Amino acid sequence: MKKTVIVTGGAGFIGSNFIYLLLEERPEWKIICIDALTYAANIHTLNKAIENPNFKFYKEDIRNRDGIFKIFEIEKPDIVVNFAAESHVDRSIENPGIFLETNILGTQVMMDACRKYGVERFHQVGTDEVYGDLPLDRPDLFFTEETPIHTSSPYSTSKASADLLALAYYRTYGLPVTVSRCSNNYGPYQFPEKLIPLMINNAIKDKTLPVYGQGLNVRDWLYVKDHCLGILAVLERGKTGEVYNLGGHNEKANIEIVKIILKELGKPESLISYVADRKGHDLRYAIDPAKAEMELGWHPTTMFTDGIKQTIRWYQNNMVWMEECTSGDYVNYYERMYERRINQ
Ligand code: NAD
Ligand code: TDX
Repeated sequence: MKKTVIVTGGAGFIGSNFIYLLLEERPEWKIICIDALTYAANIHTLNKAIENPNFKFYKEDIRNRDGIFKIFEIEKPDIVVNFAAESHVDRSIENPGIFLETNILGTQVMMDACRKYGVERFHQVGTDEVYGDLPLDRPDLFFTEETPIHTSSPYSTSKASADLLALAYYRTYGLPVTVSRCSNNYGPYQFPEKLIPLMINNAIKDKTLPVYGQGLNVRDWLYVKDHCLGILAVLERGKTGEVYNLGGHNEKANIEIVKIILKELGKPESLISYVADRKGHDLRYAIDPAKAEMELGWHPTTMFTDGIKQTIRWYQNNMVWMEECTSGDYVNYYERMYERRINQ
């Protein structure tokens, strides 16, 4: 059936991958992207989407109530998927305010618009970071949907607040809400402030690879397309008022990831530089995706060994895209964030 879907944050990493998935898998749907085009966006990411007559782009901030309500009035969406967020933990440690504004108050504006104009679904894209971290010496422990919220960073706290607000809008106002919580994503179009694209970019340019602490922190990596397929499964088969964990059963220590990238690019391990640790650094994330697997029939399909190779090739073939991201303010960001770590 034909649907109109608003995707916020669609000029960023996961939102853009989700738009491309919908244009391919649901070609009869109309896709409306709303994005404020912050530093994390690259409008060229959407070059191919813009050629599609079923795609429309609005440059708008989800905190701007009047602007968002106007878009709802024009487009009359059936479904809203909220990816828009400040998403980088290190930046949240530096400047928490914008995280609270966009991630919490922006989500409120989107849900108020959904209430006013009526939608069949509001989906909040959440993160496993809301569960805090797990100890490194207890590989038997995983995050389930019942794990208590226990956040560490201003980023994860803002995301947990948004999840709780979304569930409150379900309970209080009957807004048809679903929430998914995903582990670390990797793949094309990820801004090179995050571990994998940052390390690929630096290795290609023979720059040092800054590993926080001893590189022993563990993340559970999921190929971005699998995350997007999981969200589509929640939209089509999930129950309102429910939370679904999406993850890959693919845990790796950061140092393993860095060594895989160096090996794949044929670069020496001498490029690795151990730098000052992240404040409050979460030790281990690990998702139990049993609920999504059983209730939605969702399973990750891309093996890490294939996904990481495809991802490295993608960045090698898209260095113009990378240059667009890393010119301008990125240079200041990098110096501010990494000089301080190295000089500590
Ligand atoms: P990203 O930083 O790459 O993209 C975020 C996008 O949101 C950007 O295009 C940006 O311009 C836009 N945006 C930011 N503030 C906005 C505002 N006020 N109004 C409108 N647009 C705004 O982030 P991502 O990695 O694609 O993450 C997308 C979502 O998925 C986020 O909600 C994040 O918390 C969640 N998530 C990410 C991961 C991951 O590994 N990257 C894992 C789990 C969950
Ligand atoms: O330069 C680096 N060196 C380093 O050792 C960077 C950028 C990161 N790291 C470490 C910190 C983490 O242990 O790598 C790990 C991954 O770091 P990030 O890519 O910043 O991701 P993380 O903090 O795990 O959060 C990510 O996953 C959950 C996303 O950024 C979030 O948006 C998502 O919610």
